[in-house]
Amino acid sequence: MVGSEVWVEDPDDAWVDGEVLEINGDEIKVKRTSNKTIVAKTSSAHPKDPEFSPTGVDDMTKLAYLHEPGVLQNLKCRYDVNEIYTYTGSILIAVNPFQRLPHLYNLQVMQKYKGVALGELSPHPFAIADSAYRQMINESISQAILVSGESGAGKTESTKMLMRYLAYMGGKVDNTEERSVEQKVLESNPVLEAFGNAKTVRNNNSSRFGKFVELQFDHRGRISGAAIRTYLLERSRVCQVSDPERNYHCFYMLCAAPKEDVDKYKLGNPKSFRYLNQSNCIALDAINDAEEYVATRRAMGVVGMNQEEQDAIFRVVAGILHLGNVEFAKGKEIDSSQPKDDKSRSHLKNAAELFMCDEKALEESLCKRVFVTRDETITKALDPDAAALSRDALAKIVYSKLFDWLVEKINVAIGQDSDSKFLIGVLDIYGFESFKTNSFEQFCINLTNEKLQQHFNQHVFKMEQEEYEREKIDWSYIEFVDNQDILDLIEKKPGGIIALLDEACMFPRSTHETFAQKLYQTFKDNKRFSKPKLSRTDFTICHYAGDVTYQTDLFLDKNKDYVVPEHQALLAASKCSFVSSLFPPLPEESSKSSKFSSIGSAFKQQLQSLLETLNSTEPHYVRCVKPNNVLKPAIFENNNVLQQLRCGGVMEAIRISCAGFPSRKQFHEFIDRFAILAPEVRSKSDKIAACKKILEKSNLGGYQIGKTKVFLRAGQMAELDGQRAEILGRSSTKIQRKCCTYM
Ligand code: AD9
Ligand code: MG
Repeated sequence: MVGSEVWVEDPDDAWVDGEVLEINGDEIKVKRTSNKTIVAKTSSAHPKDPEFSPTGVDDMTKLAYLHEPGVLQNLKCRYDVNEIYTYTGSILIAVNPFQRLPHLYNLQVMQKYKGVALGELSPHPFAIADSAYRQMINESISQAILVSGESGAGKTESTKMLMRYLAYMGGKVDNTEERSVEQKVLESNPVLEAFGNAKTVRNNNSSRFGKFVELQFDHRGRISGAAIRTYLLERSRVCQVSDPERNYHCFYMLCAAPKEDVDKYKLGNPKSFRYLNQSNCIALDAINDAEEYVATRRAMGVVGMNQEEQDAIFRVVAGILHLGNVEFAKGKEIDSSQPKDDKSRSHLKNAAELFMCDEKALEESLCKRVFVTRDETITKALDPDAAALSRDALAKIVYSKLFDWLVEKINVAIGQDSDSKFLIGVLDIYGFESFKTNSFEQFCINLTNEKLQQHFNQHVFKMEQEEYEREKIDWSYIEFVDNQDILDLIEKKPGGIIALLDEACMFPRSTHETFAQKLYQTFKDNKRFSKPKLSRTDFTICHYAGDVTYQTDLFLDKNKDYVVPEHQALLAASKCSFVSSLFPPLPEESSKSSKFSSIGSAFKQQLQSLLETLNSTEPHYVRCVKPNNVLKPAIFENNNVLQQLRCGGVMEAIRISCAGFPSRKQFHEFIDRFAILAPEVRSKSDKIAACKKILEKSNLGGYQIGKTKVFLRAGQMAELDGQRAEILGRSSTKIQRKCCTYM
């Protein structure tokens, strides 16, 4: 081994390469290219591929030496030359370029990918979309493309490419005035982004909701309808923005609107609004809010929102900004409150005008609370702090109803095709999150990721292994982390964390302290759960992607989906039909009982139904990777990328696709295709013997014969195809003969 090139672990760069100088037992001395020598553990060293091409390979399964440093080196050297896409078998890895690469996505490129088998051309989201489309047509199975990755990794951008390609493939050619389904689907993006995206520290255009777009196709493969489902919009952002983040884009756009609109909505400098000026960040580089306003209104028109509706929507957005500027001071009576000064009064008046509701009623709904007991109705004044909370609750509920309305409206405008047989779903949903403080939102987001990870596991690993077992072929298991135990911990009913949280929410005397105690007691022996030493109310879950500690403080509040009845009554009585339609009368029962509805359980249900849909489809995966945290081009941080590859299951997927038998064929299919390599088998009635003969004659080893299928190692199918093509007299330049060796 002395003199050979190796990779060794490095705390800063994850893996570094060099030449072996000495081997001393379990330690080796390695000379780096910089002439520095380092000492490392022999057991952690990996051989370096001496023939590694400086431009890498477009599919990880083609790597001669498949190990972590090899995978990283491959991604990095491709990234250096702007090759941002790489396959791992059929999974697409997309590394965010943080710069526009328009030549990658134009119409000519789409045309090029049309109908071409996956792997023939450079890796690309178009190729994934094309493969999904063709599988749907050829095999009559619905498809799903799951795009995942951490915040800022490029999920939404990738999703847009996928949708554009599918719209291109399934679009109708018609010259009518009416906008086509696919145009409406594409134009729904700018609308949803205006109201559901915001600048965060991780991404200047971060989606604060999850999205599943379901494209429906008719029997001719034309898009005939679509449905957009959204998940869990982050409500707290409407009233709380931490520096240097921003509130939802629409607020800033509206403040930058043409003067007549700004005057109509009584707006002005965004810095003058409390909901915006908590952060110093108002303007964004490279974004012109005034232009965005015009573009958003245009897109709203395309997705079927008329001028009147658009006006009402922005009136509500402006009303929320004014509402946020209403401050409260002590009122005349003890523990009561009233608008603090003339300024607050004037904002209150503006808000009431914009919501088209009664000013006095608005004030009362903020400063008072009505309690209904069995015998009487008691009106209780709220102190200034409680009134401020009531104001924020109103702002949040109005905004979240507005967002739901937009989604619903878009769905109606696009139209569903109830006769559609097949669909292609595209999922763009928040990646795993672990921050300094993690609350209920992170808990839900991470639950989503656990569910999707399980789906991925099941698909890639379990299906694979089950197939091998069914076929009774010799197969040593590849270890993978099954996360069913984490899902049980969170979701199990009764007894899981969500169930305990719901119980706590229903019990009036519960606090986050009692809730945390209950968790500690219930899960004290659970391997996936722990109580951090120095905390009385936090808890840690050992997620598949790492440990996350959650702060329970706001769990109870945030789990309660509750509209204050006074707010409900106020807005239901609005003279603006749009506003009143956001607050339809509640069914008798739920308005009088204090029965709460649980956001956690509702979300769990939504996820369940998403997974049912996904389970009935053939999945495709796009794993987005964020190469650095400064959001700049040409910086590739090894450790950072590696962590994401591990979290996304990419490393395991690579292992399995190479270590297992990635290619398989039914005996008769195999014989039909390859009998030409051993013509004498045509007369054999014993199919297994025929297959064996063909394989023998082609000099392959390591394959397996199952009960109904032949299982080939990576690269062997290409080898056989090559031999077949030679006999058929055709050249087969594209065939890769190299088998991968798995370490
Ligand atoms: V979040 O979870 O919604 O916060 P995403 O969706 O994963 O996140 P997004 O797609 O919004 O990330 O990408 C972040 C930014 O990276 C974009 O605004 C672009 O500036 C940049 N990006 C991502 N992908 C590409 C690309 N293929 N080409 C050019 C890109 N820029
Ligand atoms: Mg996004």
